[in-house]
Amino acid sequence: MADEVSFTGSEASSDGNPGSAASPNATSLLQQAEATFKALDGDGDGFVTRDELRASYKSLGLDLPEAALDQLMSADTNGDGRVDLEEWLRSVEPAPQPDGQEPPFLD
Ligand SMILES: [Ca+2]
Ligand SMILES: [Ca+2]
Repeated sequence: MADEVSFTGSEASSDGNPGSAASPNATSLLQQAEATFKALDGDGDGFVTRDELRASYKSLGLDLPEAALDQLMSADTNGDGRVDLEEWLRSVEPAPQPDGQEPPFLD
């Protein structure tokens, strides 16, 4: 006889809060970004340099223009010339919406 226990209900019960801003895609987006970072970090030292970016994209058949490299390297917020994982994740994270930008109510 099967003696399985059937669980009723889910471990993550919805709190039914319509104001919750948590997106179910946020985690997977970050995981994706982390995987991308590791793919770009050719020598695996935990930093992505401009040369690594260029080489990685080149290996994909993409010849990134300098402007695109500039944009990617703009994630380097502490200015050490290389992007660490923290900087990378921050750069791909959707910017939080500033307050005071609420749409006007239309009566
Ligand atoms: Ca590296
Ligand atoms: Ca940096």
